[in-house]
Amino acid sequence: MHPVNLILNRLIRSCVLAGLLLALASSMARARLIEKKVILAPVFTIDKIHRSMMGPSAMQEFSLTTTDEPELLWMVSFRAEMVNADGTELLPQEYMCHSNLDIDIAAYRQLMEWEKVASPRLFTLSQGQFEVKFPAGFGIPLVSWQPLTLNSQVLNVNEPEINQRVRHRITIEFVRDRNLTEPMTPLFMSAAQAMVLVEGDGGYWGIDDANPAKHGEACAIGTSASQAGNTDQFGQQFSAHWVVPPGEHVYHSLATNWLSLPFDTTAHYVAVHLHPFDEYIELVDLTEGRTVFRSEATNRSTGIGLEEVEFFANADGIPLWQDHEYQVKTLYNNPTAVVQDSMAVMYFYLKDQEFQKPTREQMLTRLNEDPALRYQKWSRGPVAETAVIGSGDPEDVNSNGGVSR
Ligand SMILES: [Cu+2]
Repeated sequence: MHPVNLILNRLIRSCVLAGLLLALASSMARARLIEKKVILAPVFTIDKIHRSMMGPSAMQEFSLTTTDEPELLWMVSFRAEMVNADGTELLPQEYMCHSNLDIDIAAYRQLMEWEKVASPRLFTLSQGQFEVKFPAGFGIPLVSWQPLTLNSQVLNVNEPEINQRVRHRITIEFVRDRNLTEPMTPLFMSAAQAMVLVEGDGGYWGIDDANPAKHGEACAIGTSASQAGNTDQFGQQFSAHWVVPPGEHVYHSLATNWLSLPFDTTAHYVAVHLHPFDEYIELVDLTEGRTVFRSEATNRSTGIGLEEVEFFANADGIPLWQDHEYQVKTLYNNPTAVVQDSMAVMYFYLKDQEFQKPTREQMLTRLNEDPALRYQKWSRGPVAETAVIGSGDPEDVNSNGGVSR
């Protein structure tokens, strides 16, 4: 090799090495800043079969920190594990129906001065996925005084003879903005769900004069698996929790109005919520005629349940366009002779293009703007971590004492 080339080559290699070391140092520095909040849900006794969404459940309100002054925090991961009653020993994850984390979205919008409308749901963990961990440098911003609501529910579809005390152990990782050396990329959540049409004669959510060439196939006509339903502005009734007859069924749902993208953006994490017997869920860009992301589900080889569902996590992200039409498509394959219940939801963590980091003064001013809101939501400080909404002893909610949804 020519001496100049040799020198250049060495120079390039040492630059690459230096770059790698810098990246490693910054990710280590970031990892050191991560703090944890662990919440134990009430103890539930499982003593019979509980199908998806039908087991005992509880709601708890809490805040991430208890600082005297509000400060900006970034949630970077959310994990749920099933543990024994004293919270020390891991139990099979199949006892978890879901762990949902919600925020008061009206208050959040006001506090962050958002134009966009978004879901109060921050996270849903359920069978097949028990942790959401954003790529390094990405997080959901929130103000430390904001209460979060955890909804935990148990499941038991395989063991009719059982007497097991269980609880959910939730771990939330977050960083304090004041400790950061590099800015975080803000994420917000927008969900798209598969549905069936329960009543009405369209089948496209939020549209009464759909064009199948543009909007894809309509929702299948189906039966709801629970009381809860969704009615759009044209009086069409849908259900996102429906009944799957025996056999193989593909469900399509126009998702554009569910996603309601406030701007062109990128998705940096995609999580999914599926029930057993689902085989895949995907988001289709109808405008471009391609799949944006497809999550394959692996069902258990014995018994009923999901072993694993695929998720997406990437710092580069997948582009999503405000003026495109999107569809959720899912396949249920019910090998049993009886109907099964189903849901199929995709949770997109999107880069927030309108986020403006609030200063300390702005946070205080906004918290003071609406005294009623402030009193109810922020001024009362952290609330009891074992409070259960509904009947039942907070420390021991049995199969019948929980709140069914
Ligand atoms: Cu569900």
